[in-house]
Amino acid sequence: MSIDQPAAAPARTSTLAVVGAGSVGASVAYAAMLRGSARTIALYDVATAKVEAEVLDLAHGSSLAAPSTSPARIIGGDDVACVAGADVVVITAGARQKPGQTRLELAGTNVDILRDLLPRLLEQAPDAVYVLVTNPADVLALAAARIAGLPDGRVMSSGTVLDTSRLRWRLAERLGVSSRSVHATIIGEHGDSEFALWSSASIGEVPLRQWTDPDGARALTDAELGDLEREVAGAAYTVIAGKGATNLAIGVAGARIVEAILSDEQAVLPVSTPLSDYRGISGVAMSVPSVVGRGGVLRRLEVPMDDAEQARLEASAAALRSAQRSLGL
Ligand code: 6V0
Repeated sequence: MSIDQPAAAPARTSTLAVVGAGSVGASVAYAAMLRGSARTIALYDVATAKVEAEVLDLAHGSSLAAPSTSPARIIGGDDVACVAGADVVVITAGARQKPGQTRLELAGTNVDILRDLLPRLLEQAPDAVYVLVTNPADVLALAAARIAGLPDGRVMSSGTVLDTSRLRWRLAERLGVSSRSVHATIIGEHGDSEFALWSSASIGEVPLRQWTDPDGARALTDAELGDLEREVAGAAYTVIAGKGATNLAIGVAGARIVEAILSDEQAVLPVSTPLSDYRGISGVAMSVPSVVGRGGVLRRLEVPMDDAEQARLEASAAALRSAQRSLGL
């Protein structure tokens, strides 16, 4: 599965709009420009000087980016009309996590921003797939799906695509293999109750729990797997404590999702969408392995889970439900 690169560069007849030109929005646009993810990249923000400067800064490098494809056209500003006709809209606008603050604590402010913003974006880009990155991403994906009233799958959040990349990197470092050969996925809430699907994880063809170190001993005990999982769930706090925000990795994760959509790749990615009787869970948006293509999320995969994983999926849904209730969603 999944967050591996597509075999070929996506078709370049496509427009990506990034809403919010803060550190995350600028990083999504930058990663998309370097990777050749979209033919046109539009950046929109209410902060005029900031967005104009980011558009210029990106445009200044565009002729040097993605040598294998023609340079992306970079446009944008403080007029929402700059997103007109976009095929994908990535929303990063909103307040960010402060040191020690949980993603769920951000919720109220960012839901209010979305209520104002989304109808105006939909007027300009009625046919786009909408990808929420602003936190708390799952709660906002559910709110956005309800506000937008678009067909199922057209609104998602980046979910645990970033967290999954963090997990693969750590396992690759620990086991001495390429991160592309690590098949392991984080699902559930993009936040404190997320968890790894260890029962189906593998390194190459070898089930993770059977992977041995060169001395023949099992490489990772259940206790070590638990430590790794906690490290991944807390990774954002670690980065925020050091540099005040996380932006670079989410920039690449955002561009990766955009490519899956624009190239109709049918890639399996752990993005978050509102669930309807997924393993008995309804009424929350959270990440499960999902097939992503031009229409957004085309279907959610029924992955095998052991009893412990099913219980953690339900606990993650309960955490999100309680956040939703406190916001009147
Ligand atoms: P930032 O640098 O403060 O940028 C936010 C931008 O949004 C600012 O430039 C604002 O001017 C702009 N903005 C606010 N309101 C509006 C509006 N109504 N219309 C247009 N623009 C607006 O924050 P940063 O970029 O660091 O973070 C953005 C969001 O991404 C936060 O909610 C983070 O918590 C979230 N992240 C989500 C991640 C994920 O994996 N889903 C990862 C990292 C950060």
